[in-house]
Amino acid sequence: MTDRSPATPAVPSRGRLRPLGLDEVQITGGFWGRRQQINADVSLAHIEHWLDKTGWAGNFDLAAAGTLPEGRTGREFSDSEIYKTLEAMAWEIGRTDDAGLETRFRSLVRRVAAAQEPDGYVNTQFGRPGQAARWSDLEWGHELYCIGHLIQAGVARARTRPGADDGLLEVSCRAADLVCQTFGPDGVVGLCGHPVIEVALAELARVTGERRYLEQASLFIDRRGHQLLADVEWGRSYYQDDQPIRAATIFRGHTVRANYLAAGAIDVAVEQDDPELLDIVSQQWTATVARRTYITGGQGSQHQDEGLGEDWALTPDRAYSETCAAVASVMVSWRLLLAEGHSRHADLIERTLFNVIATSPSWAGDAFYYSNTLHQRRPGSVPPKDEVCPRAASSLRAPWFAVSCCPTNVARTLASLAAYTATVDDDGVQLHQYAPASIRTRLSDGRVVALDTTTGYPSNGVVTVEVAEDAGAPYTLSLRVPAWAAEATLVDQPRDGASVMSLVGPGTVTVTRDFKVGDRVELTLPMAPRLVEPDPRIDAVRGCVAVERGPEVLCLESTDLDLDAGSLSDLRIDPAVAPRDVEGRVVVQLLVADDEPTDWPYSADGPHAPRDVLAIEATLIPYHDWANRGPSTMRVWLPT
Ligand code: FUB
Ligand code: ZN
Repeated sequence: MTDRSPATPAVPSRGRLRPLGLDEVQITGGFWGRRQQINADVSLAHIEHWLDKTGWAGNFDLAAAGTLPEGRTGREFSDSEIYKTLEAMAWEIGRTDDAGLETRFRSLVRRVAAAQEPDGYVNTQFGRPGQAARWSDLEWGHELYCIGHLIQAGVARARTRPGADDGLLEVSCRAADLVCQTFGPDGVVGLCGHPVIEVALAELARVTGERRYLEQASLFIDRRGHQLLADVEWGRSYYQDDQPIRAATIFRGHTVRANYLAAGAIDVAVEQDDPELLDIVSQQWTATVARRTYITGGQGSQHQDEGLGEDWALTPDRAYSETCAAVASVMVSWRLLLAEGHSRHADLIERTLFNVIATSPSWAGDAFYYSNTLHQRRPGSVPPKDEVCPRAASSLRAPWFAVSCCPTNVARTLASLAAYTATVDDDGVQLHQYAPASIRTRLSDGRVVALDTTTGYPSNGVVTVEVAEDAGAPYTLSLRVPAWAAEATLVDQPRDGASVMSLVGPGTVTVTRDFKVGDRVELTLPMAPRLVEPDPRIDAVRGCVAVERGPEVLCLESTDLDLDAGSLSDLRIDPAVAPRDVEGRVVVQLLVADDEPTDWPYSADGPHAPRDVLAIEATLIPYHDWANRGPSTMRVWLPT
């Protein structure tokens, strides 16, 4: 084991900021605390139920019994859902020490371990008589992808329960050893059609101190882009095998693949002290955020290949915006934040968390969005509670999908979420995401950091940080001021002294002091709703505005309108009337048009001009809340 391996998803050995473990930072309530609780109480059990019901977990039992391929169910990557569930459970056990969950975790690990072959190979779809040979379909087989998720689960367990005797880390290492042996410098010159093995191996190297895993990750990254994978319908850019990562200028192809690859490349760049590679990926991130990202932080505008699409092609009613892509994007932004320390990375994490990851699960935690449209034109139908949804683009949240990558990805993210909220460096502590929280840690020289954060964020913008223990010497407390927070205020309130208030702008604000018990720092972010205009190059929403409040993107849902569902197309917002906050509800003025269908919706005589017949007030809701009250239509972008 390395010296310092906090219980947290990414532990770079160098970088601008250092992550904290789940034993050092906890979310204690509020918006995210509630979601963590639902994840623990409902979603995890729901996922386990479906893994058994679909037979995807049972595939491992069949493998152990030696009866495969008969009876195998699920797609070629279904093993990965068991691994992501194990990862989610490992973080959750680290977070709450839940004995019942520990028992369930161990039982699932046993089923996986029993299916592992003596040489370390583990996969229920390949390699047996009657199945395709191992590694015979690198383009689509997902074998390395599945092992990547297995490794991530092993890493989570090793970090949250170092030395535990359940065996998951050992299973992961045996599989990783086989990967290194098979695909190493003297092995098969191949790579996986779906990246994730790279980021997993890099993290396994960190947790075990075994450099060969990092070298294998680096080899996989360097191999990609040289057309080692076959050409496919959407071109090799689909799996980023069209050009080497160092030659690319923007994320492209399949969105989840692109982001997982970038996360792995950052890890490799950091561990191999390769600032050039780090800078290249960082610039790709900047370009992708600037031209290929929805207002929600979601990415991926193409349904056909789950791909990022072209610059500015961000059509709201065809938004794919896969939940997994948001999870992967958070992984990338987090790694860049740790490496470079820029608040813009935390800004995107916040936007993505509140507006994609929080959107996916239902309020109850037992149904999920896979793709996250920004405009629902027809009210959806309620998916049956006990059936697998065949489509990613379900109109209402579905309990499970034929390809069910997203629920497990949400579960592992929510269980480990506290880790993404704060970091330390040699000068002090940095708060990146705001939630009621507790931080107990020491800086490298022993100074005590003990802070309790209270906040109603995002319902209100007041974040109060109170010192719970004397520091012993001065340190710097940094707080992120989000890019949208034009006029924030900071009040420094020493327990025994006069308060000092200052106006602060977006970026980072700092207070440096010898913090004593009872000292407080209070950041107040402006939470008035604001109209947001798109870049005119995003053709699909030119002439529209969206409304945001704090970190939340809002939407208009037909449920809140006294109109027939389906008539959102007849509404315009009056941008001259600013959105108002009415006792916590955001109210806008809408104009209803008498818009009879025309025979032909195009005209050489100028645009068709519907007549406004009515002005109404309507309540907007946070986008993440939509479709929780039955079938509805919805839009984020409102025509002006
Ligand atoms: O291919 C495995 C996963 O399934 C991808 O990451 C998702 O986009 C979905 O296609
Ligand atoms: Zn997914």
